Amino acid sequence: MARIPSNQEIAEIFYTIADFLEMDEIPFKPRAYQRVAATIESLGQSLADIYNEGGIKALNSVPGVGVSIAEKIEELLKTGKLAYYEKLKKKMPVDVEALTAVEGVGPKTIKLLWKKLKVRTVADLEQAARAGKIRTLPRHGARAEQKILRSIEFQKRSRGRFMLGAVDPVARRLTDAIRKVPGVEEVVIAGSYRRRQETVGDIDILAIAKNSGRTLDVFCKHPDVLEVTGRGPTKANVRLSAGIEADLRVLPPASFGAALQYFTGDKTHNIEIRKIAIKKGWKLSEYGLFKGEKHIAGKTEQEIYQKLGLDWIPPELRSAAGEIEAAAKHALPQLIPYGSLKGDLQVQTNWTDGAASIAAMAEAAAKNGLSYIAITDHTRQLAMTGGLTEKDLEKQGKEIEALNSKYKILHRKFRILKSAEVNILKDGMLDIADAALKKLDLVCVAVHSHFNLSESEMTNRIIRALKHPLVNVLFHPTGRLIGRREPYPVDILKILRAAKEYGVAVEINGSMERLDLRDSHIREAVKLGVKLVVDSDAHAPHHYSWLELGVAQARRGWATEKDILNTLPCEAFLKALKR
Ligand code: DGT
Ligand code: CA
Ligand code: CA
Ligand code: ZN
Repeated sequence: MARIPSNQEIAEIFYTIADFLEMDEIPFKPRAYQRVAATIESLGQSLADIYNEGGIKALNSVPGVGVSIAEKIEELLKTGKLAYYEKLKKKMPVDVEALTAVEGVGPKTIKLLWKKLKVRTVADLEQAARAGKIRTLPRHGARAEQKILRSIEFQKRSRGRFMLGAVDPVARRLTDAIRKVPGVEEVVIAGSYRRRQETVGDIDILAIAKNSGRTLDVFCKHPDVLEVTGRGPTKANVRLSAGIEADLRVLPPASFGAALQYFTGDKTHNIEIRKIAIKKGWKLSEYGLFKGEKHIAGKTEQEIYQKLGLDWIPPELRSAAGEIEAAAKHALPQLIPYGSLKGDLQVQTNWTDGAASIAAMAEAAAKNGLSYIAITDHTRQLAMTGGLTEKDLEKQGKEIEALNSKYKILHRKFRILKSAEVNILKDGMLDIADAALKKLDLVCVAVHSHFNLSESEMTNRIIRALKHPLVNVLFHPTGRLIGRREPYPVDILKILRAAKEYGVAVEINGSMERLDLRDSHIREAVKLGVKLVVDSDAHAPHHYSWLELGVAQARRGWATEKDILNTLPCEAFLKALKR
């Protein structure tokens, strides 16, 4: 029998189907497949379980899954294959998934590359680019060719690491399954995952369990596991169908804290901590803190740090970047707590490139515990998203006002703010007239073009936009896409100083592939007293979960609740935003 495909694998197939359909320029359908793939990726439960429990009807009740998709999922779960997908692949036998991951290569380019240059893989693409063949294609120049080569180089360097937000759902499925095993008392993921690093190399799971054999069985037989690569009496290593590896260690309660401390890292932090133990004449290992042969701590992390004269250090800070000195002086910052955001300030809707209506995004926000959102659709210069003009913004404003009055009548304390993600043009001017900007509740600006300016040109361009008296927030200040696109050259310190001077808030974008500002920049911003906001950059209702990635990033940057303006209720937030 064929192996039952995991959520991740099914999602990948649907993403690829969307790409195939896009190549054939079929309208609407690609978007529907992408949406359903994104939903499947973020599901807490495996499709196999959903199907086993409630059959095709249960599949059909997953949001966005219609009858025809439900049938396709059923076929995949039953046979491990999908005839429809096989047919598409046969028509165009190229590695769509890998090729679309190259920045600047979309489905239409793939079709062109295949038809004209017989490109099937990224290796073929690299060869064609090096041979100068890309520039011979219609709509492609030497610039596009360089961009492709740079992206392939960049991918090679970041290979083997996975975005935290992409790992989160599968990590949760695994730990949920382990937690359900009788006799399991504790399950924690350590390593870079616990430190909430922006990318994760592998998933390190630790557990306390009465029956380690049974616990390891559940882990090794989990639907997300592709292959068991190692297994001992208390430990197993597996490769997941998402591509990433995971290991599970079953530990005795007496040394769980020591193991958690050790495997959380990072390495540099651990080395410094171990030095402190050695200075006291003790020894610290993954088994505990020892005075000679005597085990003096190890059950919890807290007692280890405490015995060493340190306050407990939140995992997000563990990187030997001053956190140990601060813990010794009882001077660690009170980091912004998870779940403390009251509003989201970057939300796209189907007015441009978002998947859902304003009302649907508001409903989902309220369900996620938020009490306000700013609608920030793109503006005119971003033509591919159908960017809004002044007229469109006015029309959108009316819809927002109508929804707000409806909430008021229903006594629902929810408010939609009128805003926009206004493009900063090449010269630092904005692509929307002041008269229209004045009617918004807040004005957010971002760079989406001319990434190839010099550092000083780019910096001055952005600062010019920050000087604009109506601007309130700078979005994704460096423009990087994790594993896909380097930040544009920009002097971030100068930008932060200008933001401080002009009273503009700077975004910590929580979207899993942005996380922009990055941790070290946030720390600088906090030191400078720059106003910060955390938002999700949601393009669909389920993207609100990225807010917590943004909070994690803020914590990694030593930010406290008062550093982040959207921890305030709406009225107070708007007041704090004022210049
Ligand atoms: P990753 O998986 O590359 O994203 O990064 P980590 O930090 O999860 O690293 P990983 O999985 O290799 O190991 C987990 C933790 O175990 C690491 O953060 C610190 C600890 N560790 C691993 N190897 C060593 C070592 O040689 N010395 C010390 N002191 N700690 C280590
Ligand atoms: Ca790891
Ligand atoms: Ca590991
Ligand atoms: Zn943007």
